[in-house]
Amino acid sequence: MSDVVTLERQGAIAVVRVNNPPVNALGIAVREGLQDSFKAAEADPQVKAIVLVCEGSTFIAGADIKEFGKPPKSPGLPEVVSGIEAGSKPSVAVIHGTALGGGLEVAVSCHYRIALKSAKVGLPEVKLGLLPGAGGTQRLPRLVGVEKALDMIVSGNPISASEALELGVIDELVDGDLTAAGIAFAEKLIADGKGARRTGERTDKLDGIDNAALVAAKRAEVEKKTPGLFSPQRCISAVEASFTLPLEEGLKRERELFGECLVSPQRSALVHAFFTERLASKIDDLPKDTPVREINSAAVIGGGTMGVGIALCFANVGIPVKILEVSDEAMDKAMERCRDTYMMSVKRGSLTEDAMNKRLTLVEGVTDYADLSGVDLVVEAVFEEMGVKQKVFEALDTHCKPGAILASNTSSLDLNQIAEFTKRPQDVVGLHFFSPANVMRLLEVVRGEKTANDVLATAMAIGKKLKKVAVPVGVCDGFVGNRMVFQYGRESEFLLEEGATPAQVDGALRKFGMAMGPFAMRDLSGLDIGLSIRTRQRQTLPAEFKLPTILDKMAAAGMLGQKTGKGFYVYEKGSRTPLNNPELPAILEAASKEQGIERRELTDEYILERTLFALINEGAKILEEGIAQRSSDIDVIYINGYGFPAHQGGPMFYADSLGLDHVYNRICEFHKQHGAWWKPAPLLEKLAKEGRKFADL
Ligand code: T1G
Repeated sequence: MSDVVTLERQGAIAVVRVNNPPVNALGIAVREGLQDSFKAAEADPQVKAIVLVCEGSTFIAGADIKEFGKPPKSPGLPEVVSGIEAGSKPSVAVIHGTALGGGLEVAVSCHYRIALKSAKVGLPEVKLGLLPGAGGTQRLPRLVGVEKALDMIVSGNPISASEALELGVIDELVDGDLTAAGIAFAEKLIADGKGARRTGERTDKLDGIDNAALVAAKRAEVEKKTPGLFSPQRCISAVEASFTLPLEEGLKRERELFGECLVSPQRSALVHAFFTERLASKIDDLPKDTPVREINSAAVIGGGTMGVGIALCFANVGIPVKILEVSDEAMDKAMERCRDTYMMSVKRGSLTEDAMNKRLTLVEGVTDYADLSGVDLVVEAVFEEMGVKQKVFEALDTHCKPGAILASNTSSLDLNQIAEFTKRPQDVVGLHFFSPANVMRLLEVVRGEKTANDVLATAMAIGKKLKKVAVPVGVCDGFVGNRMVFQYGRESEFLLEEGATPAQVDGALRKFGMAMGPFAMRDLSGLDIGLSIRTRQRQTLPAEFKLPTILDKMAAAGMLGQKTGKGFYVYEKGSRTPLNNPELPAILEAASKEQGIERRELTDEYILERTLFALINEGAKILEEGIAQRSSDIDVIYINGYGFPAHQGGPMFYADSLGLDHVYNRICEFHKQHGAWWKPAPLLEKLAKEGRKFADL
């Protein structure tokens, strides 16, 4: 037996126990241990039934993702799984935590399944650019039918144990000791004379249904929703084999399709996104034993959209939070905004009214700083003006208890200057949330020059507690994400002066996989925001750093985006659907003329280079200045905060995949054609000339 899988016999029951922290992933040792244990149990005449149980926080959570891309080692999971299913003695999987991917495939190859009520089961492989490769696409349809199997496999989302019970994925909900529950269930099987029940042999859930129509509908849905993704269509083809081919041939077809996904560039990008999201929380120069301060209560200064969104992040995880506003009227408005925000989730069915009311009891409106004297953490979310920040932090310094963490949600102002408004700069940190704060997962944790190690560690820990993707960043204008998006937005507007239309630029970037094009994004957030940053920059930037004039012209024409019903697109009343703005061509023509530019046809590829390479060049500077620890941290920020497609890996991963010499050469050409903004980052030049990647740093 391997040391990660043990076999013991309790009476007539063989107990196979997996113990492979942290998530019992199906690395080679686990696969060997499972195969040997089930074979030994099968051969032992005293064994009448087999129980599979896992130690630690979860049942098997899937194949070992670290093995992908490496030469496969036998036994492969399909072989292990088929061996388990072929067993003549009834086998019971006892599920707790999350039985995901290969974990659920192992459980489904067992003849019966029981689970804790708190458990979840799912096949998330599609989120890694893969498909269930150990029988999931053949056995799950036999358990739940093609329609539900398609939903689970193409979405990759897990279901609760209760839903799994309803669907027939599990046979019983249990509680208490997992092994005891498994043995009790197995003994009852023996007493009832119930033997092996092989999922692969079932067809009752497939018969008499127009499964082909279900597949066709799913294909059309996926083509519309995620045209650029490689694996969802192959997931569908694999499920199609579950009712068009016998099991063995279906399993073979599944392996072929799995192989196509395994070698796709999207799989390596998505696996990169998975691991680097977890890597981002590790701060290289923070001692591992840095203590974390207890955060049992919070406060937010400012009850605007951001402040309310931030406050709800705390209430959502059970942390009592105060919202401080300047007057009773403003405080009442903020409390109303909290309720309204929750009501939207209740209306959507993603939150029960009871849960909403419970969370609202955790939110308290106050108007006096003295009421904050007991809180452990304060997040300032007031107007982006240094004078206002100064007043807030001086008041916090006066009223908050020693050891309270004072955070600013500022998106661009100098955190070090803010810290100096207090006598405790070591307790000041930036927590940069992204709007809507209670929805967006990204949290930039801004480390000031004087931020204490335990304050930084606490900020990262509270980020995880709030279910955010917390990424540490240094202090500069715009930190990482906004500093990069500024370059991307500026270049996209220059393209309009050179001949493109908003729809063409947005279309090219949507096709690349961006969640939203830059102009639809500008219309959503409001053109005035970008304009105020431009105005500030015009006062500080050297003359050679030219800025586009489109925003100024549109603002002058009263076109500020969705809020005025007209921006880069027009919007019918009550609709957010962008329609072409007939007044825009004249504005673009005038801007081109004013700049002496002959408008020309631009290709999608050129549009991608001018916008995405601007991100990459700035990312290289950010890396060089130490504002981000790693190139992958920049990828994590851009995927989770700016809609960069995870299946492209992030801007820096994407640059590495293109080859830095190619990116560098194109940026040198843009530097010649378009001047100062395009000066290549020295780090990019160095790596390109050395034939290296950002990932090599
Ligand atoms: N392989 C290797 N390492 C994994 C892993 C996996 N499957 N899942 C998690 N880890 C590591 C993770 O990198 C982190 O490491 C630590 O475990 C804790 O993870 C054949 C081909 C299970 C819900 O996609 O969704 O099966 O940073 O921080 O928040 O058909 O991990 O500590 O060094 O996320 O409690 C399918 C992926 C694989 C599940 C737990 N399975 N994992 O969340 O902890 S493909 C998945 C998760 C497959 C088969 C196919 C989550 C979790 P470190 P964590 P968590």
